[in-house]
Amino acid sequence: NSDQIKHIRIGLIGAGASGLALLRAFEKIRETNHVIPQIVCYEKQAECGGLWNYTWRTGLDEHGEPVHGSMYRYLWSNGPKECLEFADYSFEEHFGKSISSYPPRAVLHHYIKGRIDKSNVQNYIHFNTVVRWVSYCIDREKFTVTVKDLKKDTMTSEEFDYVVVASGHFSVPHIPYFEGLDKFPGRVLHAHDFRGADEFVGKNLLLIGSSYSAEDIGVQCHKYGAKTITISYRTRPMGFKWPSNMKEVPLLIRVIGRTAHFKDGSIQENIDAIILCTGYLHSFPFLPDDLRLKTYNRLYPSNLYKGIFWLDNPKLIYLGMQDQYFTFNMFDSQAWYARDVILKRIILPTRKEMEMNIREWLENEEKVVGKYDAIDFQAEYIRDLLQYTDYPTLDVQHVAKLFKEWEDDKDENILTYRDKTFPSVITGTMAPKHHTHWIEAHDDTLETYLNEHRTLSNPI
Ligand code: FAD
Ligand code: NA7
Repeated sequence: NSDQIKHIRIGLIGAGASGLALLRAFEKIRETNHVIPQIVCYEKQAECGGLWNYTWRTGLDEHGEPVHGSMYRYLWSNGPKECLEFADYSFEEHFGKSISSYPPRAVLHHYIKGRIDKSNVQNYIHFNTVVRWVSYCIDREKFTVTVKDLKKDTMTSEEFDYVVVASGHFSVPHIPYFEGLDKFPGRVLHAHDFRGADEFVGKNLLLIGSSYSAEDIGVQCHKYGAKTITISYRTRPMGFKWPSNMKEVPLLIRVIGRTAHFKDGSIQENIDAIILCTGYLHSFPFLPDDLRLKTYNRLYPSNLYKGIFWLDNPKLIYLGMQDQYFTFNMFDSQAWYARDVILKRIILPTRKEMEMNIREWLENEEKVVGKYDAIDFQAEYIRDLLQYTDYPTLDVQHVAKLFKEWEDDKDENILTYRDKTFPSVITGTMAPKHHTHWIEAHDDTLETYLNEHRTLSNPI
């Protein structure tokens, strides 16, 4: 009942798309005069939006904290915006008009923030506040969260009934070693520290990895004028039809001077810089062993019931920890479900049943072969969550269909797929074509993007 609910305390870690989804979910019912729990959201950055909040900084921030941001200048959505559109807040509602399908980072950041700027949500967030440690007292059934206010330079602790971890998992770089990197005379960096292609104009680049970061940083550098881009894969090449100055080669074995040697005996000379696009670590330095999710980047991390609730203590909730085809609307579907569990509108089954359910999902994940299967798996996961909550209708199957078209478009032409347009799954409106082809659009500002006119300005 309302009296019990208003005494529940929730500690939320992170105000990126996942954390904001939870705040929005509770706000939705508060707006209809329902009592909601006390929520305290801790965000180490000065703004909300998580990764979408661009920073020029690398390494440590102004407070000496590890920089969260992995996004870079000139980053445009790598999937159609129609696949991530919030079911309760369309792009048309936000921008007052229909926009093209692949907007740049600033536009998506504006959209995420827009949904919450109109509500009370900002009041729950303590900015510039980093969570340092979380512990759980079994006897009292309470979490203690210890945080540092980075501006005041003070540490405090608070008690909560639930802790929600929405701290993201594309921020702490996974940095493997390759022989000779320590003697390489050029720059070696991880994708996490890549901030723009400008510095690589006219350079010969070696990228390691064969997933989104390698693909996007590769074509980005091509777009802004790198001389050659060699991409080295460990398991399998991406196989796109690359422009003539880009190619894929097997795994790097060693670097001698500026020459890279690959597994098939081939070499590439005169490398100027090496960018490790080797993924990220799920890193939760604020959690003890018995509460900490340990996983690689996969569609169904183990030990999480419904991909959300920590099996050993379901009052610990994780949002957005999966590998991601779906993003914003997946975080919403998780947040609405988590909200309803906290409010006891949904009752979790026994531990044994949760364990069996996780096992079933993991078995199905093992059967996933290829991208279409992976999209269908994640769609099924989201559909499963949505059936229990009042999240507005989202035609997940339709979104999955758009994702498959996106994959086909990329296979057809990796340099032009961002010029394609899709209908909104929420409003039905067909997106207009952007005024400038992506390959020619060098200015990625919100103002230029929203301007109706074609622009060919080149900031370099
Ligand atoms: P994040 O955005 O990482 O937010 C986590 C928040 O938690 C951050 O604000 C961080 O400061 C905060 N935090 C972390 N630790 C602490 C702590 N100890 N105390 C307090 N606060 C803390 N998705 C798409 O849909 N389309 C794209 O085009 C796309 N491009 C991407 C490009 C790159 C380079 C990367 C890395 C990811 C991209 N993504 C893209 C995926 C991205 O993960 C999601 O879109 C989304 O940002 C995930 O939201 P999140 O809230 O789960 O995590
Ligand atoms: P991903 O999607 O987790 O991919 C990591 C890539 O790194 C993948 O191709 C791995 O190869 C490769 N990798 C990992 N370790 C190594 C080593 N030791 N040697 C060579 N290659 C390695 O991370 P991304 O950064 O690409 O994408 C993350 C998010 O950022 C994504 O959601 C986007 O939206 C943007 P594998 O295939 O496992 O052999």
